[in-house]
Amino acid sequence: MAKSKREQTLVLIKPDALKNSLTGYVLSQLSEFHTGLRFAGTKIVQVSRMLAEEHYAEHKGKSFFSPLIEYIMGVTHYPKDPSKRRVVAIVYQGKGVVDKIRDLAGPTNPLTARLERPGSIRSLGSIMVIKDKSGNVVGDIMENLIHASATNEEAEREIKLWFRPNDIPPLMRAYPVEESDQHYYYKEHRIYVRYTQGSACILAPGDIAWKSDLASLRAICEGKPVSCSIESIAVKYLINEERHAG
Ligand code: FUP
Repeated sequence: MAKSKREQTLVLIKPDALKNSLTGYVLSQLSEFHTGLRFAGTKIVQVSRMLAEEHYAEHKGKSFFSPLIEYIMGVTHYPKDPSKRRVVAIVYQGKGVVDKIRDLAGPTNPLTARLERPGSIRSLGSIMVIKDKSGNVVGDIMENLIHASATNEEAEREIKLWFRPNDIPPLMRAYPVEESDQHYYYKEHRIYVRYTQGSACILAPGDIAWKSDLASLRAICEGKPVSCSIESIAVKYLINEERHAG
């Protein structure tokens, strides 16, 4: 991970917060006036399955993974109205930002938050049980209103997953960027340097990309191993795109 002088974190205002009209409340809790922290980037995202699965990759295989994906995609709260399925994604910046925002968010579990940290944002969340096909309870899904990166390393991974460099003003970027010197296309888990039918162009010559993404793309094209998935690089360029290159 690149070392950065600017500390940043990713906050997601999740679909349950939007549905319960808590967006303004969350933003005011996190405002510069209250926290000394600043917005570096923000966007409204209709979360694709690819983005959801990359964001929560560490939870793949767990009982709550599938409902968690449906929750962050907005399917749980807006089953019949896809146009309302949104998340507000924000990059916050400032000294100690990761810990400060985790503290304002409160414990992951809303019940724990109510007991131990009344007044924290997640104390307003709820818990739903997950049942299998036979109706047996197999786990809990925590609808906890916001996501906040857990560590600086996670913040870097998550910010680079949700945001392109140009979503953030140049003087506020925390991680190195580089200009792409060629085209890169994505289609069905593969990267191409020339257009192939049905592929989506993710970078063109002159586009500004995260330096680490370009290093990974070059390695992929040379057949070398990379430490991240192809989707984690491509997905940020496909956010809010109508093309289906998955
Ligand atoms: P956090 O870092 O606080 O978001 O917590 P985790 O990474 O442990 O969990 C990621 C998301 O999965 C949280 F929003 C809560 C949710 N979760 C469940 O819904 N059920 C569980 O049993 C565990 C986590």
